[in-house]
Amino acid sequence: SAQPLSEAIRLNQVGFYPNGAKLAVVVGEVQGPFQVATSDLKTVIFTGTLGSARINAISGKTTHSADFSAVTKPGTYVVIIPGLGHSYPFEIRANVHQDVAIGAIKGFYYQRTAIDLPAKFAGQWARPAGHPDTRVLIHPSAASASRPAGTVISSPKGWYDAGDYNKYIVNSGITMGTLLSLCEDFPDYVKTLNTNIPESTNKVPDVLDEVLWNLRWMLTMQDPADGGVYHKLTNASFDGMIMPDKATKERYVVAKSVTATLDFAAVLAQASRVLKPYNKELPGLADSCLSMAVKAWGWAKANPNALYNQKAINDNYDPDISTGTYEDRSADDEWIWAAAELYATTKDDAYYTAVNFFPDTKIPLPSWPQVRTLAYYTLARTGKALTARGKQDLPKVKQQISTLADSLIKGADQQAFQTVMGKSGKDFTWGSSSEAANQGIALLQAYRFTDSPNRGQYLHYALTNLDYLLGRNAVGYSFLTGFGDRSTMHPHHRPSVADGIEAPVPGLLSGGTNANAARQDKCTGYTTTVADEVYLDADCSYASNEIAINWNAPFVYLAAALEALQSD
Ligand code: 9MR
Repeated sequence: SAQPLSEAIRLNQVGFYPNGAKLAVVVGEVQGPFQVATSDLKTVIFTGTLGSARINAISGKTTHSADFSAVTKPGTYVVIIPGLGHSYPFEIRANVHQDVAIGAIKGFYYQRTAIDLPAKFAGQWARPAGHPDTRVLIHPSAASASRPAGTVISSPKGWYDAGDYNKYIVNSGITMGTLLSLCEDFPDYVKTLNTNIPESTNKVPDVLDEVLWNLRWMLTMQDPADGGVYHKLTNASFDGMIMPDKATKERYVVAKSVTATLDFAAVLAQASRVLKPYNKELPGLADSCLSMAVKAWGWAKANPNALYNQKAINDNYDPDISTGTYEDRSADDEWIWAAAELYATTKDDAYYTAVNFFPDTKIPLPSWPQVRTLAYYTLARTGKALTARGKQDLPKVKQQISTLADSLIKGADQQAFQTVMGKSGKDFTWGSSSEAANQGIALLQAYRFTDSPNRGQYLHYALTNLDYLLGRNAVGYSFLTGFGDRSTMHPHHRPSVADGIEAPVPGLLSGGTNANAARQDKCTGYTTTVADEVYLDADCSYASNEIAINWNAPFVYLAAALEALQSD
């Protein structure tokens, strides 16, 4: 019988592992049978019964699930609810998320500054280089004796932060930490990921080559005279929606900050570990990273109160700076992260005892202003290689990670989409997609590094959040551009808007649903205030539909780690 496409059927639009859980969720009052059929709708290969009603705690809407985990045969299928319609097609196969993992790593290549993206690597999104950043001015807020205001420095390479064209150290911090952690946790698996970039033929894994593009920029953001790190490299104000090579306004490095300097220290200390095996390909780089990290730590010690404050900068200096602030009220967590990375790399107890690693019994989910838990991941992954001092606390570290994981899985089965994401409306803030991805990562860390009896659940629920990101959610979108039949088409992303190509630049994760987006970006077109439904696929919606490196990175980790664990 003819079945229309039904947007009410929500599922991972990319697919499922043959032996993994497979769930579609239908929004609305439906009961009775459902089917899995070939994508031409002709052959029904499985019939099941819809699950009992769940009530969405946020919207009050009713959902029913269609569990077809029993289908293991590879193929391309749809879910059919007789009388309602069919879902978007999806695949069942081994390594079904490998292409999204590779695609999301490739997303970083498209964010590269200072290099042409030729068709050979960029396809229809080929474009000339933007922002060479070889002539960058020291903003008066960043002036020092050896570099007075107006001094020209060179600070090339790096990725554009997001839909805008600036480069921010704080946000590079968590982004690089997350990607380096993938390289550290799955060193063999990352070697198998070919992203077709200029460096693909060298002996370094492509994801690490990509990380190096941004690392080389970060290295230039440290003032060699004192070790302090500039908070950002930016225009005075945001560009219009133009291509990168047309955006040629003056560039500045602005104020050294303690958060930027500690994030820099953490990233470089971790990079030093990850790069060690590649000393032949990258002679001396691991060592210079470590010495620069140590120097940054020294500056932070001498300047613990140097929090970035854009208003104060604008009150005191010209020109005014109005781009992203990445301001933070406390550097306590950056201290802990930097200490953990320096300690894990050097095995010097002085770093371990320099901070109080356990200020609280509950550990927070990582986000750009809250990096404390990255420290625990590193202590846990370093494990037996820690010194006696760190090893003493290891059970406590693991306990805290599993407690976080337990709190994430608690009640997820009752959630309307049976995902960890979205148990509460509070999950839907600016960049909520990264919240979903970071929840998944927390579960994977707990799966890998603890002995909790819930480990199997952790793995199961990590995958539910990948399902969330690829379509099993209250808005029915796959938030990764280029992946899924109904995915983000109009991200707030200058090249995607200005390039004249219909399809957005692929492999970029939309920030996604944000309860407060309408108030924050004042874009017209929002149709609801229900927290898990406020998403607008329009380029004016920078509060619900921008892309950003710190959102892409945890997506990469989640998708790649789940792939790696499948083949384990
Ligand atoms: O990701 C940031 C989010 O947590 C903040 O609420 C928001 C407003 O300050 O800014 C986000 O970061 C933006 C940055 O300031 C500039 N580049 C684009 C980033 C993503 O929207």
